[in-house]
Order: sequence, then structure tokens, then C-alpha cells
Amino acid sequence: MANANDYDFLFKLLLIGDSGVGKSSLLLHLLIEDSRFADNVYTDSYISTIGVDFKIKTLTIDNKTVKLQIWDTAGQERFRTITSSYYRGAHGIIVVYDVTDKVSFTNVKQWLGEIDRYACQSVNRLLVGNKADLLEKKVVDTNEAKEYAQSINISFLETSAKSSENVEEAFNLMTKQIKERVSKAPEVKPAGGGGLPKAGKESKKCCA
Ligand SMILES: Nc1nc2c(ncn2[C@@H]2O[C@H](COP(=O)(O)OP(=O)(O)OP(=O)(O)O)[C@@H](O)[C@H]2O)c(=O)[nH]1
Ligand SMILES: [Mg+2]
Repeated sequence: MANANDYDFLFKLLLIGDSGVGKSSLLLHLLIEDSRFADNVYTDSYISTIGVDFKIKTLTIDNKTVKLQIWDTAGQERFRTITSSYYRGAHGIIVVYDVTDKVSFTNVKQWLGEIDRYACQSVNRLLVGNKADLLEKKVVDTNEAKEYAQSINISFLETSAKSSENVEEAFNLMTKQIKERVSKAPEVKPAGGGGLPKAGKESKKCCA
């Protein structure tokens, strides 16, 4: 019988980025299992996240059950101290910007800086340009964002929480990359188990 521990992997994901880029909308969308209901769930009203919100989503990847704990952070500056304390435990961090808001894209650099400062060194990162449905208002060029992501060796996707485009794909991609990384990582076994402790910076108590 299924129970709360019925999973092969448990990963913690974090959503970060400027206020209003659509982090909460993306998460809300992901949680709607049946896309027929998605239109009823999307809302143009905007309730800015206070501090941090947390949701659970279970995915199946390569026949493995992966439970995701997804932390949706507030983009507003005044919550920065609270939200930064959540970076440490994350296996993967999704940096979201709004394709209709150039400043939110320029600020991606700062968000990546926050990751360097607060997250685990091996954390997986994904860049997401949201609101891809707003073609006429789009000001951040897809190729520019793609090239930027390539230059810093992270994956990139454009999404829309309104049309559903690439929403599941983004979370699937992030989860797959984390799964690959943790499956490859040398296991740290208990004393006497023969496993080698991880060396150098990797040995700092971390998420994976
Ligand atoms: N057209 C369009 N609007 C979107 C999309 N995603 C979010 N929005 C709208 O953008 C506004 C902000 O969305 P939120 O998801 O609350 O933004 P957030 O990043 O969580 O903001 P904070 O919680 O303040 O950090 C809302 O009015 C949403 O309806 C999208 O893909 N397309
Ligand atoms: Mg929010």
C-alpha cells in the first residue's frame, strides 16, 4: 500500500527570481495534474508571495518515483534574508525571469550570485524565461538568453504559466539533471562501509 515514504528519490527545488515574473503561477500550474482544468486555474490576479511557500509534486522518471519538495520564494527584496536561508538545502534552483521585463533578465546575474553565495556548490541550476505567451510584449530575445545560459553552462527554457508551454518540461528537466547527478555521486557510507568521504568543498554538509 502506498505511504508517505513511497518514493525512490526526494529532491528539494527552489524557485527564485524577481517579483512578478510568475514563479507562483508556474508552480500552481505544475500542480494541476489534468491540463483540461489548467485554464480554470490560471489567474491574472496577482498575489505576491510572502516569504516562502512550499508544495509537493510526485513525478515518475525512468520508472523511478521522485518526490519533489518545491519551495516558492518571494521575489520582493524585503524577504531576501528569509529566502536566502532556503538555498542551502536545495538540490536544484530554477531562476525565473519575465520575457516581457528586461530588468528581470538583467537581474538574473544577481540571482545567480545569490546561488553562489548561499547554495550548495553542486546544486543544479535552470534558467527559465516565463510569460512566453505574451509575444507582442516580449523584449528579451530567446537567442540572447540561450547564449547567456550556454556561456555559464546551465539549461534554459521559455515557459508560459498561462498557455502551459514547457511548464512540466522545465520541472522534468531539472529533476532529471538532479537525478543523474546524485546517481553518479559517490555514496558516503557509514563508518566501516568502505565508502570514500567526498573530498574538498563537496564535503561541506550539503543537500546531496
Ligand atoms: N501572460 C502571462 N502572465 C503570467 C504568466 N505567469 C504569471 N503571470 C502573471 O504575472 C503576475 C505575477 O505572477 P506570480 O506568479 O504571482 O509572480 P511571482 O514570481 O510569484 O511573484 P512574487 O511572489 O512577488 O515573487 C500574475 O498577474 C500572473 O497572472 C504567464 O506565463 N503569462
Ligand atoms: Mg509568488
